[in-house]
Amino acid sequence: MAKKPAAKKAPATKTAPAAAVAHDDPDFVLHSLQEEFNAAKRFDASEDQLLEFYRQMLLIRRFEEKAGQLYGLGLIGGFCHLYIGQEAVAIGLQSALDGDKDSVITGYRDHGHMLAYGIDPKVIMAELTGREAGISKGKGGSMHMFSTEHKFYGGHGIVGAQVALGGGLALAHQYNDDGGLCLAYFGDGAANQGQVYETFNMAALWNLPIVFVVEDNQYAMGTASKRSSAETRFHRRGTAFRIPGMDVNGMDVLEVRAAAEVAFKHVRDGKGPVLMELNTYRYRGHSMSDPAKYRTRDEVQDQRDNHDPIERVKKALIEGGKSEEDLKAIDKEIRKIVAESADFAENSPEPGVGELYTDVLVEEY
Ligand SMILES: Cc1ncc(C[n+]2csc(CCOP(=O)(O)OP(=O)(O)O)c2C)c(N)n1
Ligand SMILES: [Mg+2]
Repeated sequence: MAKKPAAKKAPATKTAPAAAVAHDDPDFVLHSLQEEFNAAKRFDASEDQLLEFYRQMLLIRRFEEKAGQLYGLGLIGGFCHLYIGQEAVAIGLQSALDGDKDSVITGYRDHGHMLAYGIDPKVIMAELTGREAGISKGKGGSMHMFSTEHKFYGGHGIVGAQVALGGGLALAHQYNDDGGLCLAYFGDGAANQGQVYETFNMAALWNLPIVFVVEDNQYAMGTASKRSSAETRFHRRGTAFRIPGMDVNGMDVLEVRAAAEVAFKHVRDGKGPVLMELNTYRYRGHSMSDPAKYRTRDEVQDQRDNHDPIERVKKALIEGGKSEEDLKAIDKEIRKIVAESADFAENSPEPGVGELYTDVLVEEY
């Protein structure tokens, strides 16, 4: 059974004027995290940390470009949803996790979240191409990758289902008292699903350690969020459940990381769930089979030219004294890692027929 939720704080009395400002406002909890975040909106990264963010985001970008090529060559079967444009979200958030304790769950646009853990790109590319050496033995593919070693619980194709499963992961953290939190990502389209709000209710009621993250990339398949959502300021959607919201620029890794620090601390302090809205953009179609005719080229170009998360960090590194040559050398090194992952995948065998019968049913409870 879940533990009892923490008792609600009594309203402040007139004898405590400093706290009274906050506690006299019954909605303080709903905007307190945004206020804290607004006070220091960008993470103060060291040069090494900035360089690491740059490398990690560039690895996702180059990996996804290569995955797109392999898909074009017929080496990746089924669906393939690329994460290009959204790199700062996974890197900014997951760089703030406690890798030994925290869990992550997401939808089918999951390659970037795997790479953000530092998992070997070879086993991820082998998974995309359905090879035995893949992280899920080639049986999950692009949409259903797992790494229980890293507490990464997929990779889910049913829109919104990962939110309810994330609630379960958070309940497990609380029940086992392991000090971990669950980071549950979902899209702007998924945000209109009923099960999301059922999970919000239970998570708030039971004070679960969960951070809900709406990756608002502005589209759900071919539908712009403003055409499908009555409230596109997704961070407000926890209000009815008294879940504090945070509105974050998901194209700026330093902003994402600063927001992560505030949100994770709140949850780790036992104060219950947080809802983060990460405003971002996907440069490519919904999946590889989408020509994205529902938006203009100019719209995409404007995002690439003026909001690109990798270019933003590159500019900061150059201002901090790195040369174009230094950064080109990093790009070359990353392209090599990605090319090697593709070679590895192409040269790995497909799973044997016997694998059809493994990992299908849990045999013992
Ligand atoms: C329950 C369910 N309904 C519909 C679909 C079909 N579908 C797949 S992706 C998608 C759009 C989801 O968009 P969003 O949540 O914004 O995520 P994004 O693709 O932008 O990352 C839909 C409707 C599905 N997979 N599952
Ligand atoms: Mg979307």
